[in-house]
Amino acid sequence: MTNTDSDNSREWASQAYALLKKRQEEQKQELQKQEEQKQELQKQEEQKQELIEKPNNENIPELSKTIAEPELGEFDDNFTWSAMVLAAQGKKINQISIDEIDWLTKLRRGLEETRKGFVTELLDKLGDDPLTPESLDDLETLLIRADVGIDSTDKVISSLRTKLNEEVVGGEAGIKFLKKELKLIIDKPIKNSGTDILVPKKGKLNIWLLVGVNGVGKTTTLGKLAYLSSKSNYTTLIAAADTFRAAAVEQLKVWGDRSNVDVISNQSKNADPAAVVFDAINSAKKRNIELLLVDTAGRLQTKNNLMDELSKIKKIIDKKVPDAIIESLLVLDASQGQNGLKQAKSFAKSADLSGAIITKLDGTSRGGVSLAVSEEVNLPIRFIGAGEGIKDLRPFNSYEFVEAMLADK
Ligand SMILES: Nc1nc2c(ncn2[C@@H]2O[C@H](COP(=O)(O)OP(=O)(O)OP(=O)(O)O)[C@@H](O)[C@H]2O)c(=O)[nH]1
Ligand SMILES: [Mg+2]
Repeated sequence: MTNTDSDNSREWASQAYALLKKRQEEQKQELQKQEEQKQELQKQEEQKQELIEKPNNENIPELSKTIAEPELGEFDDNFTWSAMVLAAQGKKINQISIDEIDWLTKLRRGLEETRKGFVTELLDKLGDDPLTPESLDDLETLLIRADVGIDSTDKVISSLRTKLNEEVVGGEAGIKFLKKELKLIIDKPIKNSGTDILVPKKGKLNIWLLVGVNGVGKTTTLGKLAYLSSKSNYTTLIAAADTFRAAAVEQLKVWGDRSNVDVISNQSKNADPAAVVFDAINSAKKRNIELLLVDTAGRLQTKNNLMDELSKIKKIIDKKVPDAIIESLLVLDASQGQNGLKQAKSFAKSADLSGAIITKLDGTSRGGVSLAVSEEVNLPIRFIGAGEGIKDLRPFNSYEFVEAMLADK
């Protein structure tokens, strides 16, 4: 980026910041006004009730359960970078929301560890000089260390080598080319699937199964998906088909409560997960549910009986609602790096998967594993999680991901 470019970016970002600040002030004032009106109403109601008999608060509407909007943070590098990423994707200055800035900031921070041992070193090594065959060797080592995987690394390095044979490539152009190549790798399975962003089909029953080994974040991810779905006005229901872990149903109910989504469960000991899904489908049909989210127990891909259980769940779905749109999403914990990749490979063999969700991208140095999943398991990444909060999950956007992974500050 030249100085003028970066001056322009800062100026653009500063205008976006001022706009958001103004909007936030207006919203705050509006909320305050509503609160005052409500209190006034409450007072009048109490006075009325006192005249008749003792006060009765039953008719006063309860404060609705809303998830707090994030506060606009400082006007700093994070803001400028996030605003630029949005602008590069065609967002207009007045279309930017605090939520989006907040998420991109989280994503960039989340990938900081991956970036640290990678871009910083890379930039140090490259400096402003043109790329040399030796710097490609360094890059190769760095990519492998960031868990990008051998196949993806080979692909990127050989494209760079071809380019180097044809022309002189400066450090900055090298990074740009690298970003493009990495994006191509991630985008390939997404393009092949024919669906850029996974959303439930309106007016149909969509069933999304969340599968994966123990503790990778299935239940948490399901909770965040329930929030995204109900916020986007899809009728949503949760099936608690993890009947293995005693506390699983309670954990799901907490998430369901946060976004007002019901949970279908069977509390009896040794309940059959397929039977819970059976009940949930009945309920979904009655209520015209558009998205049924199914939580499943953590299982090792090597345990045949547990893998059979997944097939049984799928059979029930096929039998009861053959025209439902089914997604089997493998949840992967990014911090497990190559281990996660191994899991993905075995799962893909025994469970019929249609996509992956990468979690715990915050605070791991192994974010590169997302590339390996795309290249070596050929699964489209559908969502990524970077935190334990309800809003810490977003549809996967390869441009944002690669920009965050290779951000230069
Ligand atoms: N930092 C971070 N923690 C996460 C994220 N997603 C989930 N977790 C945490 O990971 C732990 C396990 O999450 P669960 O959702 O219970 O995982 P699970 O796959 O359902 O686990 P089992 O049902 O036992 O197999 C919890 O402490 C979550 O808060 C994430 O994106 N970032
Ligand atoms: Mg769970």
